[in-house]
Amino acid sequence: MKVDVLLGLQWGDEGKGKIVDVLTPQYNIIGRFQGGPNAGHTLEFDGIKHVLHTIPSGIFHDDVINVVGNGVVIDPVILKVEIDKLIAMGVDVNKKMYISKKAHLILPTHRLIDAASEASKGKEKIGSTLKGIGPTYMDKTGRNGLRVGDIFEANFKEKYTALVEKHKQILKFHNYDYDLAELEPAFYEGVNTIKQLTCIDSEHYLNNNLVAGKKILAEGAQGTLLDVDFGSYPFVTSSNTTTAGTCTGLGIAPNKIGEVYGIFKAYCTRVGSGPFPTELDDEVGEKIRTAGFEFGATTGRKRRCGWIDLPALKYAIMINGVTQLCMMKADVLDDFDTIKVCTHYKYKDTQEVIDFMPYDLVSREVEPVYVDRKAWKTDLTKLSSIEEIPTELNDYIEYLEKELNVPITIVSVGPDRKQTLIRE
Ligand code: 2SA
Ligand code: MG
Repeated sequence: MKVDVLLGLQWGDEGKGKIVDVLTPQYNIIGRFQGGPNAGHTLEFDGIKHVLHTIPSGIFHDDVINVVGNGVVIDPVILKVEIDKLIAMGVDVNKKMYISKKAHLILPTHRLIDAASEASKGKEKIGSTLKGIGPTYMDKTGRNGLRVGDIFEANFKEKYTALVEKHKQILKFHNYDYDLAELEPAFYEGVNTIKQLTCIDSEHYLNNNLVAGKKILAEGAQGTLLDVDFGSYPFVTSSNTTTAGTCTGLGIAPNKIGEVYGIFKAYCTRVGSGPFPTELDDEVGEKIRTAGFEFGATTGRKRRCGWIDLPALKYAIMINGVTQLCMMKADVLDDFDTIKVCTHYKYKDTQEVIDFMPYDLVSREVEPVYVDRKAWKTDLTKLSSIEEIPTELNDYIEYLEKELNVPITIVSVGPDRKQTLIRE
């Protein structure tokens, strides 16, 4: 048995939550391996929209265990809110979710440092969700962090206080005003909630279950182009959002990775700062934003919109070892006569044409080289089988498969679970 992986190939918000929810009936365990409450995974069924931040997207199914892995950073305040909402809906979260004792905790001061750091960057800011992600991963790699397992130790309070003292120095350096006393009660309430959960050595749990023949799906957050190593650094998040992140974030050996589902939108979005070669800062971008309801699921920020970018997708497929592709939100382009596909980039200064994502994307401007494709002008949201796909969309899918050299096995034509077409 191997662990399958599902992750985003663009800048996040590709629709990972929806496809995890659709695939969950085929799995026994769903595991989140990186990121934290910066993520916003949106699922829709029975006419209701649900947004998850920390909890894996398999939580709405019975007989499935959802694991929050060691690679995730957890804000007890946000986790408690998420859990309370689900419990109010009748979801037995405590029975269906396990948390890694090795997952790191986001402290209120991590959030404050995030805000202070962004403010100090001015126009150069990352566009962080300000959930404390960067500072928490800094403490993890700096070997200062607090982990879920620490909550159960007698000296938790002392460890917390010692770390907060360090954070106060950083906040002083930034000259940042705050009222910690106002934030701490909610933190401790969240910590108490986590104490009631099943906190485990998740790497043992997952590997033992693999040996026992159970099926596991790893759920990514954010997207490949936000990976701390391979994204458009420094405009990235602070974790490895790629397949390799599954190995470190869940304790899965590389030779235990099976299928890798790569998810992409039929167009492209980005939220936060940083390069975006195919960005449409005009009425076309606005049309996509409105049709696709492209607003941050965590912060409500407007997402930047643009055309699909093949050099970026090819890069993401290479880094992740993608074996199957899922194309999302084709229905958002229903109203267009033609759509554009970026096949190459051209450096603005030298006019050199390249077909790959370069290192200097952040410092040197490129313009996209496009081909036009005839669009389908059909309401895709009404489709219920693969046979009903209009010719132009079929041609588009086959064109992408040829360019990307990976089969597109899932085509999503609307936000609902049911609006999902499977291509064998
Ligand atoms: P952070 O919060 O410090 O990790 O931000 C660093 C960069 O990563 C981007 N980022 C995201 N991009 C897309 N979607 C994300 N989740 C939310 C959503 C975002 C929201 O689902 O819509 O609601 O705004 C996400 N999380 C982090 C972020 O924009 C920075 O560019
Ligand atoms: Mg999202």
